Amino acid sequence: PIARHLADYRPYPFVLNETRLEFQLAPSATRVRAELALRPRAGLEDLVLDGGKGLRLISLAIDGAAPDPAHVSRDDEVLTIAAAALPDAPFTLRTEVEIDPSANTAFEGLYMSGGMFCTQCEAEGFRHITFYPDRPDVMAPFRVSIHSDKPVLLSNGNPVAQREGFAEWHDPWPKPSYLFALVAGDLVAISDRFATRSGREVDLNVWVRPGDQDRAGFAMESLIKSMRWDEDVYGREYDLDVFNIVAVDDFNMGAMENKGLNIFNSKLVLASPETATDADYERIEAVIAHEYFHNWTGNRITCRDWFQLCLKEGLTVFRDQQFTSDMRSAPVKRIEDVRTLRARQFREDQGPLAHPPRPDRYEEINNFYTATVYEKGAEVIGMLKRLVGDDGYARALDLYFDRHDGEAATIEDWLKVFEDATGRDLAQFKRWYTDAGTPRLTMAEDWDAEAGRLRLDFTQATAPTPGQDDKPPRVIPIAIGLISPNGDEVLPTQVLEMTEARQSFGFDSLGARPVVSALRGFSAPVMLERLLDDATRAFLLAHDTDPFARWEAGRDLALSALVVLSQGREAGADYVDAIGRLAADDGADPAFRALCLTLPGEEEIATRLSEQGTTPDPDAIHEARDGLARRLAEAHADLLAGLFERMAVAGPYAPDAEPAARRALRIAALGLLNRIDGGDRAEVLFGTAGNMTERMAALSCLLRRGRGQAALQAMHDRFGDNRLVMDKWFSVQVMAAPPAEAAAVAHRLARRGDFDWKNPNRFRALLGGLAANHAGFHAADGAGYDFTADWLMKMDKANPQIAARMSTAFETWPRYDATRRDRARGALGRIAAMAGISRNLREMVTRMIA
Ligand code: HT7
Ligand code: ZN
Repeated sequence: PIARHLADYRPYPFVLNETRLEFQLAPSATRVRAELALRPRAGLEDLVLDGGKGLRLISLAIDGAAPDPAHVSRDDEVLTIAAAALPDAPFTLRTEVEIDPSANTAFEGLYMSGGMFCTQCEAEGFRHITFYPDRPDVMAPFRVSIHSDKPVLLSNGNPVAQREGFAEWHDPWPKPSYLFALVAGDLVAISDRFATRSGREVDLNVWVRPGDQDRAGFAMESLIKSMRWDEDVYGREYDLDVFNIVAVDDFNMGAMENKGLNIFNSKLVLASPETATDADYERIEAVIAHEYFHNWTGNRITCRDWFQLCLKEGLTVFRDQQFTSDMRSAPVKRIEDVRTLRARQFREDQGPLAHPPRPDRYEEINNFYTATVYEKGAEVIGMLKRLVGDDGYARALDLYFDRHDGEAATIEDWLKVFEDATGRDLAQFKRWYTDAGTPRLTMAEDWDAEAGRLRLDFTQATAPTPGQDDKPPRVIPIAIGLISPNGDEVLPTQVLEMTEARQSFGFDSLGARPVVSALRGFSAPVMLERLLDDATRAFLLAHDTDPFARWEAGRDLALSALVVLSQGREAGADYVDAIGRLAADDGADPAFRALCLTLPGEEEIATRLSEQGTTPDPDAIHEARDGLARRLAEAHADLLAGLFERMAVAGPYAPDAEPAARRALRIAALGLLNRIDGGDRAEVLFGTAGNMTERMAALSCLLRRGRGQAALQAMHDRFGDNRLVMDKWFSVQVMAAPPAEAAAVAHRLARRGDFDWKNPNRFRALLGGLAANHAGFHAADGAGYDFTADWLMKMDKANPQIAARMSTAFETWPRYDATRRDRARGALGRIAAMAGISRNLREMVTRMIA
């Protein structure tokens, strides 16, 4: 295996002044002519162009003449033209290749989806289209012409010419090849216009398949809100005359920020109350924003190399999180983000796949589009902002855009603008980018009653991660507040800056011993450990002024009870009481109450146990969680039933935060009541719901009561021809299956004719659904592991990216008992031994079993 190393970076030896492409589209034999205006950067070297096996070279010319064949060589990955065949001056390279989009099941490069031609070039897909320096630091303006009988022909930039069978596009902004895009298909648009604040009129289009137009309106609204927000908050305007979004059904990830032509997984564009849930709407709004924000953070300023991926992704996630906070409830958004971070990134950081936000080695870059690069990358920026303050952050960002516009930048460049704008030395802070692992932060209190003085003693330590044994201390911003025993806040939020392995902070002039509210707003991505009794947790849940810390107190109460319960002992009384009081507090935001009423998931309980050094037992965890949920329901049956009734939203569906919050609380109440009403409420709701949010919640409840068959059939009858709804239909069945049956349910569903496994959404629905059924995936007989391994091997032959991503279902295997470990290792071993395994999947499984 050939690894790439950050330390090996060197600039490309040629400057690319312009790229011209001409496409003659045909499903199985597309011709691509490329004309590259190149010049040697310094001394003349061999010209090495990326280009895979799928490119059939038709012709090659330098300044109009074919080079001596002895000077041209090719292997599976590159085409090399010897320096001897090149002029030591500007020259034009012309190539023509033939490719087969119809055979492209990996969905990288140019491929077909539902009869439409479309592209995906990040990270290294462009090399499957033509020979090219396919690296992000080689940037050029593009001129693209397309010949095709498809009615809609799109590429990046502004349209130059359009007539039947032909279109030409020009993108004046120099860009790397990964931002190239082309779409040709039978599409219809919903259109609008946006006037930027400096007066540029921009045509906006959301392109979908005919018949889907009535589900594209929310995406357009979200786009307009994003454009306005980026002007208002970051002072960033759009820079072309058109902005196109296209929805495609076959797509490896969520969406792609190609310059002026964003391509989206249709599940992140299409929404109607009948087909999409509140969560889908919120996600669509966030991802539309995310891809739009990339226009500045990613496109105008891109990455020097793929090791710098978090430069664009961490920042753009941070920006989309800010956007959602502004559009919806900021506290609820923060809690949701922390939940995701812990569920995905902490999990990654504690297992064999741990890596820093800026890795320094990879074999397959597609394996590094991870929660660490994205979500932890965003957390690191949140910490920077907390440390330098809002003004410092704004000055640094202005400087970043001024200094690096049009460039391919690095994490060093990013930190330097903060240093220059604020005068801070960020040498130690940089460890957040270079070091993997989640620091464990302990806090102990020392109270001197006579002096009225409280001392907080902190320690930090990070466990070794693969390839990194030594973990020097990091800068940790710790936001704390103090609350007096009567519930008043005696010290509003203050940020303590921890820089040492052990450090203490004192607070004087305190009348009575306060309760410490620590790590408010989750001010740093660390695991906080402190000795706290349940009564103090309940006190914080009732009185903390920081919504995150309040929620966290409830979560800690729940987790401490669940840990004990899963070990067969009694616990949870304080939790049941405290949650009852919170649920009855009509002054609290319904969305916040919904979050507090939702018990931590089984995976989260397993993580807590293993953090405490205990081997998690998935079956015991399942039982414990079920039992506690039932106790909550029994203890507060009337209150929950009242909430279920009162939170019903009258009138037509709107995806806005306020009605969505009411529905969330209603569904949280239903989920608990479902344990004691035999599923009766769910059945009524399924039959009457006027929206997908409540319909799906009801279906999931019915399946958990073992009475979902009629509802499944009804849903299939009604939505059988809607791929996105059917994805939900597949996944809910596996997620809600009793653990002992989950693999069998997955098997049964996989045999269905409509299990179109090559479609990434459908594959994810089934395999991801099984992985989300914690006790089902980790069934002691290994059926979950075997089912998953079999399908990963099958998928790897068609689409290595998807197989590799889904293999992360296994990433926690080392923490389980010996029987499960043997079975998981056996399944991974089988994958590793597969003949012809892709680089993607091989790298993942070798890291997991190393
Ligand atoms: N920048 C994009 C990341 C990406 C991707 C998207 C779709 C298909 C394959 C992909 N590989 C990498 C999406 C984003 O983060 O905005
Ligand atoms: Zn992104």
